[in-house]
Amino acid sequence: MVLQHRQLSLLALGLAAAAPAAFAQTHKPGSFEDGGNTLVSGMMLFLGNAEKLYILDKSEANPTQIDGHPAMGSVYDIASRTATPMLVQSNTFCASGMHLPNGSYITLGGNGAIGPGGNIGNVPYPGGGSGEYDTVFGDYDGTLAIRVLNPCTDADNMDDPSCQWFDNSTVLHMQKQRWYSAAEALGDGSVAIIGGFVNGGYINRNYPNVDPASEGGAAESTYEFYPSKGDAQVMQFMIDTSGLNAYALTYLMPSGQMLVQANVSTMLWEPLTNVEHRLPDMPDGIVRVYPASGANAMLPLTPANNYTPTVLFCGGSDMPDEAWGNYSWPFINTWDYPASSKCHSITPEPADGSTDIDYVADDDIPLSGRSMGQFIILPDGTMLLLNGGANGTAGYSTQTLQTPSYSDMAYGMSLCSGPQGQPALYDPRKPLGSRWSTTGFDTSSIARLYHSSAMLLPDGSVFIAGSNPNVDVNTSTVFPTTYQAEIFYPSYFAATTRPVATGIPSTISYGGPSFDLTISASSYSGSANDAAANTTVVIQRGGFTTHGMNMGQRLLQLNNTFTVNRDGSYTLHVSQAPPNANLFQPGPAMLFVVVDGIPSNGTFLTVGNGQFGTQPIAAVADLPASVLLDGAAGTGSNTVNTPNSGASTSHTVLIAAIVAAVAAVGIIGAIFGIILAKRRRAAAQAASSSAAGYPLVHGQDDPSMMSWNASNVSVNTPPPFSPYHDGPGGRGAQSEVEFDPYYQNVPRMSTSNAQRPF
Ligand SMILES: *[C@@H]1O[C@H](CO)[C@@H](O)[C@H](O)[C@H]1NC(C)=O
Ligand SMILES: *[C@@H]1O[C@H](CO)[C@@H](O)[C@H](O)[C@H]1NC(C)=O
Ligand SMILES: *[C@@H]1O[C@H](CO)[C@@H](O)[C@H](O)[C@H]1NC(C)=O
Ligand SMILES: *[C@@H]1O[C@H](CO)[C@@H](O)[C@H](O)[C@H]1NC(C)=O
Ligand SMILES: *[C@@H]1O[C@H](CO)[C@@H](O)[C@H](O)[C@H]1NC(C)=O
Ligand SMILES: *[C@@H]1O[C@H](CO)[C@@H](O)[C@H](O)[C@H]1NC(C)=O
Ligand SMILES: *[C@@H]1O[C@H](CO)[C@@H](O)[C@H](O)[C@H]1NC(C)=O
Ligand SMILES: *[C@@H]1O[C@H](CO)[C@@H](O)[C@H](O)[C@H]1NC(C)=O
Ligand SMILES: *[C@@H]1O[C@H](CO)[C@@H](O)[C@H](O)[C@H]1NC(C)=O
Ligand SMILES: [Cu+2]
Repeated sequence: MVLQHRQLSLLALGLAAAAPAAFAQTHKPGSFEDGGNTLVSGMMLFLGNAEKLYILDKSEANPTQIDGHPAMGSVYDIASRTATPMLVQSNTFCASGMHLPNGSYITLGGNGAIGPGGNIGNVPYPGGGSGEYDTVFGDYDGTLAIRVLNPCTDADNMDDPSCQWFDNSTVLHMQKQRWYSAAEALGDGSVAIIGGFVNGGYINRNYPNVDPASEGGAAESTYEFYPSKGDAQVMQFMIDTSGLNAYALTYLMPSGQMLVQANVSTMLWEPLTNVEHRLPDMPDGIVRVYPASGANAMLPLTPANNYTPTVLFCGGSDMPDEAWGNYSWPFINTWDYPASSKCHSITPEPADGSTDIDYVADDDIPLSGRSMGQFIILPDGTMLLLNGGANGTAGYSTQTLQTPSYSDMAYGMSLCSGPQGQPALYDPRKPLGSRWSTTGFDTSSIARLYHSSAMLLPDGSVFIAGSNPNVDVNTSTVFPTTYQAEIFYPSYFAATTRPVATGIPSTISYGGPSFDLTISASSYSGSANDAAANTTVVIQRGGFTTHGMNMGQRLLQLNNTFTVNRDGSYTLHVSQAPPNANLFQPGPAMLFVVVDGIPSNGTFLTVGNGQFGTQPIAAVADLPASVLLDGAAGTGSNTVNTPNSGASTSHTVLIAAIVAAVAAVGIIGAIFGIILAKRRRAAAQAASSSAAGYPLVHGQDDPSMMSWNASNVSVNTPPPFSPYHDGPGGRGAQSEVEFDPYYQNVPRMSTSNAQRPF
């Protein structure tokens, strides 16, 4: 079975793999290419290194098998566009995830063991209520799971246990059961794990909501850390936002406080002392958190903004309170309710120390509202909005209060409609009123709704996968389980020359001496002085993506000056990261050099010392003054590929203008730069009819297809007995700092025999 799939993928990908090669950019800007078969639906994924993406699904009837059960995970090789199944033991269904300082990733929590049709695993806990294991799907309870993956490459033995998921809740686990928890790294590399469902549901409340703290055991209103910093503590904010607080939106701020957003509430939270500082509500009653799932991301941190974080929220839903329903389902037909098209930003810790903090309205998303959109920060500092739909919300169900019969559901189990296949680009540097553009972008015909994902790849393209608003695999419904990946090529793929930098270090520190990078003359065309003055060096992390979020995604521009050399190359004198690990938490990142808006390939490196704990901080060394050299020029080609779209783009017009006066060693004077202005033809795009290409299929009533949650959740019973809480195999709160499950060389489950381990 597995072999067949691999063969098929290889055949299908022959075309893509044959695509030529180094330096030449042969991908059409604005286009989507076939990304191959992910084998499991790409609900969650992260980029492990320059070669591999790690993909996770929920436990469901995926045709790809591993060890006699449907696969839940795969590893995707970027160069060959092929995936290989990976063994994951516990149900990863809607987990959270984060990088660690040493470049490994963890995923946190999930659902209990689930069998076919979304039913509770057929090996229930003694008390019932949820599944410990399922013999058909071969999945263990994932609600407490801390799963660790050390990214590997083909140079390693990918089959070695140290390259595989470590996933054994007897050995390593959270204190509390968490499904849809939030995760965000602190400056010491530890991960705050916040809230979640115990058992799950459309939203996190009963209706009416008389028990916001625990919902009879269905809601988890505490936080804890990995590695542990002590017992889980109640977060009052989780109680106050009860109902709409799963997958809370979390962003660490420079002070070490964390911006936390859920329902319409916002706060700054002190993670080490659990002090909460409330900020103003989200305007217009718009919910951004799951299942409204508005796109959200931190804008690039740059020297120009003095590394002041601003977080942008776009889309989501302003459904009235009752419409959100309860654990079981929404009380309205969400697919008829337009998603929000509004955007708001907030700057929680303004550089001027102002305490007058509030949301600011930003430009609306073009064309339509969107839920489940997600931002991918590109190395050039723009932000691509991808995926999602025009109406409705995340989640799936066989019914709503208004449509009690599955066969009457307009889009099968999907609670969203109107897939938005055309990306939109947001440029935070542009003036208000002109920040969005869709010019030159194709429209994908693949619906990317609930449980879709996207990730920046090292070459600056964007990997897109998943979509499965269904309880189990369903390839015949209107919005089916999707294994087909796509790769989107941003506008800078119009450039025939991509910059190349040498001298990239393997680690970046917080403060300390600058380092030098050299940009070859073949990296650009025209005046070296101009190119050097228009070059940025950025470190960025794509994060762990799921549910319209990229947890941990950040871009930080390193400060730099430059020296132009006679041969047309130039040397960049680059500062380390600013001396504050809260700005860019320790861990893996890619470094890109961007010349005139064209990024190099990304190179992986480690930010910080690679370990948990307070990071070494040094004073920022002065950068040498920039040195210009008139007459030096690049040798790269300046032609561009024909834009893909019929609608035009990329007519670059050079307008001479004075840019800057730069002091140089021995040379003091004003230099002339160029401003490259892009003239665009009026956007002639017909707003694509969002329903086009997605025929309505009315399902048949199938009594075995129970509603989500109604079947596998018992919200009114206490959380199931768990052997992990106090068992001798459980880890003490203080000992996990030193705990390395790989080092412990824990025996793994037999690969041929799925047995109950507990
Ligand atoms: C950048 O990455 C792409 C895709 O892996 C590769 O084809 C190309 O040769 C790389 N460019 C350079 C300059 O290394
Ligand atoms: C969201 O918060 C508002 C204000 O506290 C509250 O009235 C509402 O019921 C909450 N919505 C849900 C779905 O819990
Ligand atoms: C960036 O470097 C320049 C030149 O040394 C310096 O003047 C400036 O203050 C630095 N900016 C930041 C944000 O550190
Ligand atoms: C949610 O509300 C519906 C309609 O009132 C009800 O049938 C259902 O039992 C409720 N779900 C839960 C988990 O209480
Ligand atoms: C979205 O909802 C609006 C208002 O109910 C409706 O007019 C529109 O057709 C819907 N769009 C889709 C794609 O279902
Ligand atoms: C730098 O490059 C970008 C992208 O091509 C361009 O938009 C911008 O105008 C350039 N800036 C200068 C000062 O030349
Ligand atoms: C797939 O979805 C269709 C339409 O919603 C439904 O009729 C059918 O029973 C589903 N099939 C499976 C295997 O769940
Ligand atoms: C990174 O740290 C984690 C947690 O300590 C550990 O489990 C993992 O094995 C480490 N990764 C590597 C590659 O050493
Ligand atoms: C988990 O670890 C325990 C204790 O080492 C072991 O008995 C059990 O077999 C392991 N389970 C799996 C699924 O590997
Ligand atoms: Cu989910």
